[in-house]
Amino acid sequence: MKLYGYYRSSATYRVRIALNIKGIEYENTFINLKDGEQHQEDYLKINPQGLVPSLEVDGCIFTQSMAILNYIEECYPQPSLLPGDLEQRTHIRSLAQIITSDIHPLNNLRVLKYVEHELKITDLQKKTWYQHWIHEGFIAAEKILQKAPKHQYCLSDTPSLADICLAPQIYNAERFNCNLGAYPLLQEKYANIMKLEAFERSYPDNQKDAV
Ligand SMILES: N[C@@H](CCC(=O)N[C@@H](CS)C(=O)NCC(=O)O)C(=O)O
Repeated sequence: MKLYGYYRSSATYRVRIALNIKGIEYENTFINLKDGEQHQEDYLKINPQGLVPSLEVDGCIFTQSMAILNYIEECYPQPSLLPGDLEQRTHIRSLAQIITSDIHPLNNLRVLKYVEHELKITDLQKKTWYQHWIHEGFIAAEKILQKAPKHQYCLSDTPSLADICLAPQIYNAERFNCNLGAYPLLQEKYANIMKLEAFERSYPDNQKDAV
């Protein structure tokens, strides 16, 4: 398997965590988003959206991190990223989607570039925008965790899709100096998941392309 990604890309970070949880060997091809390598012709042949991650398996290329996570889960069901009964699994998916559908797309690099260069907002406005969407999502996520606060990780006692999505989003929040004081459960779960080797190995700063 070959993972096309960038150390600080949260969508790539999600896939790294899943591969590491499942113990799947993979090689990396680094796409430097800062240098715009995602827009180069060669990479656009791999991912026509010009986004990372992409995962190559036996000559077949998959894009979109959540589709890739589903693929990994279906091919390597153990340990499951969707533990528990249907109700629990649905809450896990819900938390994952708050992050992947309602926070991350609004704060992605291309969106930030657009508001900065096309709409000419200031650095302060950009930071306000970024933090706003994180807080909106995290307020809801914290409330979801309040309904099942006793789990070791977000919504289960083994790491799930929700944890896989949370870790990168907290990394981003910290990068943009978001105050996470209002989210004690998110912080507690994050501290627990980051003790796991699969998460530690996947951490952006521990990647070979980290600068
Ligand atoms: N929904 C996509 C989002 C992928 C995405 O936005 N990737 C970001 C990095 S986290 C990217 O490649 N950004 C490049 C850009 O905005 O130019 C997924 O989950 O894979």
